[in-house]
Amino acid sequence: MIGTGHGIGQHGIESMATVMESSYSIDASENLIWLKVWGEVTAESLIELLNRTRADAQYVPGMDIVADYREAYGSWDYSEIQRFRDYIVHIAVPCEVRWAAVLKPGNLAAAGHVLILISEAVGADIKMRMFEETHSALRWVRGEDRAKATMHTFLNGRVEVRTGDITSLRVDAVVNAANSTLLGGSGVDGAIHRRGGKQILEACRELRETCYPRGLPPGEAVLTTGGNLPARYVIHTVGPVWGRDQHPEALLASCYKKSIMLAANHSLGSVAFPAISTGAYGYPKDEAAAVASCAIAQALAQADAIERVSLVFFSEADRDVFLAHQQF
Ligand code: AR6
Repeated sequence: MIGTGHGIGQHGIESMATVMESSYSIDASENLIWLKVWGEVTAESLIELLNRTRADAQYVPGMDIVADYREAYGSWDYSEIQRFRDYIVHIAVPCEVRWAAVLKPGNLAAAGHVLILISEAVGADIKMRMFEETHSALRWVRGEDRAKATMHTFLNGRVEVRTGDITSLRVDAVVNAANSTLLGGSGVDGAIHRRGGKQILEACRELRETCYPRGLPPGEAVLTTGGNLPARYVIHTVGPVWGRDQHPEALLASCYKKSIMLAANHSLGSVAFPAISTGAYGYPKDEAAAVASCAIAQALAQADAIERVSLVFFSEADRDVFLAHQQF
């Protein structure tokens, strides 16, 4: 049945096609894609349907989606979740996209787990939510609650503050809160190496063998490939350990400044930072906010090529602490 349309002819709906028994329609005026998923739903069939949608002339990256699974069933195992998550990360664009899944309770055995996991995996770029009927799904996708949300930007839009998983951002460089060994760890470091793959580790090993046999000192920054990340490069910097390193403020400021200078020297336009040192290294988040914002402002004053610095917080609570204590 591939390629046959249903021709529903509703106003504003501009194209229609089917994959197996499932179908899509694009409502360009609403920036919206409708998916109607029939039968057994697997990662492959869903990816195939989405690929067809993306190949449509009406498709624009960043469209929101309402997917109706009420006539579908399935039970996903872990490898399918991974495949679909990788696909989502691959197609993610750097703006908020909403995916509403309309489900009948029980028809997708893994729905409660799969979709929530996927949504957690992709962080803030794609927000997923589940509904039992299309009306509320549509309301949410249209962002009826979005008007209240303010975009937090500073320095004439050169700095944006957001929440999510830094490894899903499609930017020129993501900054890694690394340790001196450059060989991986937990937190941001673990997430970057996990998703970025072995190319990043190989590049780090080479840096250790050549430039930094004794490890990267705190406050310094180095650049490697982004491997399989959506980001092109990773900038590894080592923050101060709170209570151990002397002059933690100067070292933390140096992490931000040297990372920005390194990006500028490589003609990179967009850089995303996590909240360096505020996790395993224990730097108080409020104090880190003041230091980071001052350092970024100073560095950007001397780095015209950098168009956008994204500050990425794992939780809204962390973001709010930053917003309350930043000194841009
Ligand atoms: N995206 C955005 N922010 C994140 C993510 C993520 N995927 N994961 C964690 N955070 P940490 P540090 C936040 O511990 O304090 C490692 O083992 C997290 O909530 O990653 O500089 C290294 O190898 C926290 O606010 O970095 C080092 O040994 C912030 O990112 C050591 O930890 C930084 O937390 C570095 O510790």
